[in-house]
Amino acid sequence: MRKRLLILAGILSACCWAGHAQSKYYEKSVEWLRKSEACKPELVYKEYKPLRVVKSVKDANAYQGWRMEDAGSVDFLFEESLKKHSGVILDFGEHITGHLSFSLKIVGGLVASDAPIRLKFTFAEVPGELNTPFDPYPGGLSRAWLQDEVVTLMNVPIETTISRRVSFRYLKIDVLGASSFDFAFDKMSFRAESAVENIRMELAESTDPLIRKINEIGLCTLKECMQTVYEDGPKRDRRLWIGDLYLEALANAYSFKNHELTKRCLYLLAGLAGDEGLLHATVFETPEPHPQYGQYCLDYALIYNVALLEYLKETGDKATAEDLWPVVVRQVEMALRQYGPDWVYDMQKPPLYWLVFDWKDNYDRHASMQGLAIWAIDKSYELAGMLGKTDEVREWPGIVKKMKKAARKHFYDKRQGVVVSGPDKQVSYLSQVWMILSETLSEKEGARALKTAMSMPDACYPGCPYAYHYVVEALLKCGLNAEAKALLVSYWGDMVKKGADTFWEVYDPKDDHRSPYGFSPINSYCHAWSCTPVYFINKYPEIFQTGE
Ligand code: RAM
Repeated sequence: MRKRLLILAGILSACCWAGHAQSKYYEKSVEWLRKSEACKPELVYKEYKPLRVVKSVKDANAYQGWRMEDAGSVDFLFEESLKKHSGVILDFGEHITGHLSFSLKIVGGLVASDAPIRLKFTFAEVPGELNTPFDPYPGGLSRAWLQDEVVTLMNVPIETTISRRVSFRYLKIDVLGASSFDFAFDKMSFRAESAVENIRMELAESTDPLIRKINEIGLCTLKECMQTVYEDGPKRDRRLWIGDLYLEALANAYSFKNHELTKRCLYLLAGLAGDEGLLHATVFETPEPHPQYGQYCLDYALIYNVALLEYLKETGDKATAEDLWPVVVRQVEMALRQYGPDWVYDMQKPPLYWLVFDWKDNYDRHASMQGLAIWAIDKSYELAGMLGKTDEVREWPGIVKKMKKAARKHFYDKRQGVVVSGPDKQVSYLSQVWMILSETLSEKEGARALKTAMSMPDACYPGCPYAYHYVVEALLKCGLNAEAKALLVSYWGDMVKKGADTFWEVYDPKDDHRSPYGFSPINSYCHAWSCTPVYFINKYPEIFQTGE
């Protein structure tokens, strides 16, 4: 009943705002937004209490130079004056997302408060976040993403909830203002929320313990990001991005199997496409669904097609795939506009789309984009096949062929056996990866290219787990199974060894403080696109769950 009421409320609100943000290009965009609303999940809630007090210890060997050390039970916070314990750090034991509630009571002789009190709550996903001063703030994104909340309470006793949804494991509490009376916590609890409940996944007995741990942490990462959409990160940016959706949906298909959430996101993105039908790379749910206007990433737009194909394969839901088919066709048309007669992607042609691919400075995206477009058009054609629509797009296979030929001519250095990109003929992992995934290189050529690139000390290596996902995918595609497993173990396993509770948005084994935003505390440490070991480990048990 409650679910039905919620759906009804959603549909009503969808009707109220219909006419604002929906795509003018697609006739059915309002209906798509309604369908998206109808799939909105009801969140599941779970109560948490702080488990222990911890203290920050500076340690050059720890991730970002800080680790937490057990400092005993939390009981004293419910008995002794908080004024004596300003700066205390509580450990909730795992990464959680939701709302903190607490009540305060007076302790000691006085019976009533005579002044307001002011407390600061700093929520942190990783220890380093609590030990790096936030101000003066040097970062590139809004300072407000950092999770320090100052609360002024006029009276004690009081019971309150911090209205901001936060995402964290550690909580530091500072007393910023107090008068002569003493107060302590009476109760404290955290109401965590997610679209899914934690599950235990059975892995083969022969699975390496580190791979088990990677799977567990990947699962927790995904669970935390599965809210009323697939969020990219529950701390930051808390919104739906196409690239993140694709990888989350892959991992979800091998774990929670909440396909309604995938469907919701596919419809939401479609309904909020731009005026020419190109998908916005990212959209928001509140105060009403709307896109980040003008934020187009051509690689992400094409990835949407592949996400829809995978959704159809997983669910057999042809009705949704047929409904959204015009979006698929349009993404391909929009991408093809960026090609000249030589069938090489034109990096100089306006509107100069942002191509995401990775968070990595100086990485040349040209070869990668050529490869990704081939891959996506090929997969879109596979989707056409499944929907009986190949006649509508009969020119696509020919185009793919020409693009592959051009790719080999333009980017493949046969002598060295690697793909090169840009004016300086840069060799990057990702240039090889996308020519492998698109089958522009044969399996043999691909294996050689990737092995060569990965052994070159100066090759441009990836900067974040999103890019590493595709490296693992490419290694598997060219039969380098042992290398794929070794990479998963070394890259994600390294994060585990450095204490990750959830996988990070950005991770460079050579630099713990790397941040695309100029300040590592603003990075997201529970990031959707980092959860894909769940997909690999469970899709390929013969590779990832064996003892060798
Ligand atoms: C950042 C996030 C997000 C990603 C975009 C491109 O905001 O890392 O996950 O998809 O960039």
